[in-house]
Amino acid sequence: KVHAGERLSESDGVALFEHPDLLAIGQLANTARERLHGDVTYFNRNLHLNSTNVCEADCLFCSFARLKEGMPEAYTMTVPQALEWIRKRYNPGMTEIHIVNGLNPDLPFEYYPDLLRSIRREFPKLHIKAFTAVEIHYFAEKFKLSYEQVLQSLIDAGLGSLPGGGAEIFAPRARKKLCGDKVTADGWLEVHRVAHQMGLKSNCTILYGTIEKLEERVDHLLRLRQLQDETNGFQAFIPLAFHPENNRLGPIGAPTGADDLRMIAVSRLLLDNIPHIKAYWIMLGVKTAQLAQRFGANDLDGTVTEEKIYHMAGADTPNALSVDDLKKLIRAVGRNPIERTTTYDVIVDSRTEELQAATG
Ligand code: V47
Repeated sequence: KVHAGERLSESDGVALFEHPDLLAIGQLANTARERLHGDVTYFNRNLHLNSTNVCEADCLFCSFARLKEGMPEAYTMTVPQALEWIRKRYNPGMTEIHIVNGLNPDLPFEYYPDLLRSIRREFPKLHIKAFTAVEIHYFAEKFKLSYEQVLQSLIDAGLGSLPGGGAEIFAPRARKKLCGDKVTADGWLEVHRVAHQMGLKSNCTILYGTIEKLEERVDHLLRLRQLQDETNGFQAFIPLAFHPENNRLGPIGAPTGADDLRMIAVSRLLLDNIPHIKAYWIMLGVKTAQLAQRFGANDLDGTVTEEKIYHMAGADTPNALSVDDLKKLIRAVGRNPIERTTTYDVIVDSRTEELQAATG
């Protein structure tokens, strides 16, 4: 089916997860990947901001959130503090800021458009990729607004696209146990549907390696594929490996390297309509993210600059990688590193431009 360009079914998905020959699955995924992207691997220059970790939701897998202001390590930046935080880390090559926060019950809605407006004013070159569908749903419910109204206010303030977090696992059995007090699967998908209809692009994710069954991973991927058939608004899919430290699911441990590579490969094979599969190096670890470029992935995410969600959950990856590091990692697996914007426009590197000017 893969060679004939045919769509894979639910039972194909389960078979791919269960098949003992990981390298064969990887090779198939690599075929699909090279058909779409040749030998290109994308990266970007970005900065992650989490301006508050106070969060009403009580997800079992989370190490980042603190339920209430005043608890140890709970924090909330004011808008000027967030700007100062960015100023300290910003450099002019950066093209994206990625903002994800806790569901903070003490902040007024205006905080969010204010934050985006202030960032746009001071850093007009940064594309603002902000707020997961979980947050958009929370704002809509809390402030009695529709998804359209929330998104329109944020777009007016500078929102450029939505990140893919908060999807976790859609299947109700696992979702209820993992994060029963936040938006349902249908709600998550509806926020993205509305965003796509309003012209925003977005990403999507899965959190794997906790209590989900392989069938539930497949169900998750197929629900995303179905929405993508409808809207074509997803740009990238990012499988997120469970990190076990400092949260209540710790005893489960982390997924194995083989599971990480297989998750990437099966995602590439089932999600035939989502252009990019991102191996987020912060989460996979640099070495697995690099190998993933031969197992179906065609993106590594970015420089990131300072990461909290995974580092509070025990990630031992560095906090940032330089552009040179990223390029070296990509070249070492025989891929061609291409810098991109958030929306996958290619950024022509200044040395290439100089060369082109010199050679006419
Ligand atoms: O929604 C939280 C996950 C997500 C843990 O859109 C955990 O480009 C594993 O969505 N172990 C946030 N996962 C990160 C995210 C993301 C990252 C990079 C790029 C993009 C993008 C999106 O992290 C959360 C949740 O699913 N998460 N805690 C944990 N202990």
